[in-house]
Amino acid sequence: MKKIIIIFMAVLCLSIVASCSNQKEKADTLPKMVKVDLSIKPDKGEVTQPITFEAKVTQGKEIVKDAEVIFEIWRANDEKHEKMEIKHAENGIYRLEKTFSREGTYYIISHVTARDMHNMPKKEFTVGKPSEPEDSKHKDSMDGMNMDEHQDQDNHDKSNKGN
Ligand SMILES: [Cu+2]
Repeated sequence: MKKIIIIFMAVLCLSIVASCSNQKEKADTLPKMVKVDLSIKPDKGEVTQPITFEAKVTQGKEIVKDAEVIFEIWRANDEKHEKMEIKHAENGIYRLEKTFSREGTYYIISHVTARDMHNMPKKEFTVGKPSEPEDSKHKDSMDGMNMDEHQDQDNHDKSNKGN
């Protein structure tokens, strides 16, 4: 009887080990996060001098050329947020060059949708003399998806389907 129990325990242990390694395999084959590297040059600009915004989109080691990229730009504490769809330039880079006529502190969010994932880093930049910043509870750059921070999800879903 004892032998049977020992054999039974051994089989049980083996099957637990087997199922654990199965799970690990599954995790390895999950798609990698879409990464967005947002850069602003220069991030301390001057009035009427162009500022270049670049979002580099990658997934693992791959560059992503077919992402849907929307830049949202606004002056701190301004109600109006400008949104622009940005076309792929080269090497997974989505680029916008823009000049500003008003001094102040500004923000940009690059909304990136690719491979069924959404990533929307936010950054601050200034044009001339900084203005009063928005007091923000969150950090400069948020990775991943957070619905609370992102009330426009439905909007950009609707406006961008089918083009
Ligand atoms: Cu977004």
